[in-house]
Amino acid sequence: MARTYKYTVDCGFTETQRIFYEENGYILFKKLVPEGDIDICHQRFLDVCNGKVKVFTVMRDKTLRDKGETRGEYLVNKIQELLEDDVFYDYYAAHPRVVEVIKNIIGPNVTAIHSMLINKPPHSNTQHSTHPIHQDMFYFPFKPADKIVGSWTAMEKINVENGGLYVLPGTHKGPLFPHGNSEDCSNEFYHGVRGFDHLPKLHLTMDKGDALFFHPHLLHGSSPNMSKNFRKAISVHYADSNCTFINTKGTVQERMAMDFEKLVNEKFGVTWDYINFFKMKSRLISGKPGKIQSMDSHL
Ligand SMILES: O=C(O)CCC(=O)C(=O)O
Repeated sequence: MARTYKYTVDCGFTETQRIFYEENGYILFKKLVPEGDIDICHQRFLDVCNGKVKVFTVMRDKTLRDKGETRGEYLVNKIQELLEDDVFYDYYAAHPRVVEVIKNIIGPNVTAIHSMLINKPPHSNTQHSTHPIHQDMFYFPFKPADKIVGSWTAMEKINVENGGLYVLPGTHKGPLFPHGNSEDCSNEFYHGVRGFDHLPKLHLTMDKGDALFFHPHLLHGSSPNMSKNFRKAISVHYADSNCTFINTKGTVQERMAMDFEKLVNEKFGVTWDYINFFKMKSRLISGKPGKIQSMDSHL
């Protein structure tokens, strides 16, 4: 009997690659992004840290700031909303080698919907630089999940000691679980699930330019950076442009949407709708625009 595929489209993957993603919910490509392109993104990150370039969201590690740290690269632990920046767009989000893999998973009409560069400075506080086990779908108010994929590319050597990523293979086949703030992690912006610590974690060892692609239901997280070096990764999530926004009311994502709207209101004094925020920060990458671009039919 012919095999049916649920999580990939019939495209350029080999049969082995396709079956691997279907069964495990992730796939790793060694040396996908050339080192020179990673170096350009690294320099751009330094320019953001030093105030030469602006991006919408810049987060700092408050535990390091409380210790008196003031140097940009040693303090900034995450920048987000990178798609409007032409350097991050050209050298990563729309990188032809990255986009080719994305199209093999979700098809030809691709919109980038979320983007970030995560930096773990040397000797980061254990609790603050741990990313608890979570599913990225918790943050995304659109569907279907099978038409969304994350990319996560190592900007330097990454392993369990310096805060590398781990995955729980096969968990993409499960539902989206409720998330909350975790006692393993003091970062209020990180949410995690409970009850999965007994499952085997696969800690990934990656070199600069190695790229992981993963389903948004895949349980994953990252260890603290215990090393004396930086740990940086760049990540963009992509959706089929025909994904549709959902009404988060009554779903496990409702709390996330409400927390976001409250935070923006407290911080900037503005009323922002979570869905419109995604519309505003998304950018078409390839193929035809779709429902995800539409400003007036969002639910
Ligand atoms: O880069 C990391 O440490 C973890 C990133 C991650 O899991 C996420 O942001 O969803």
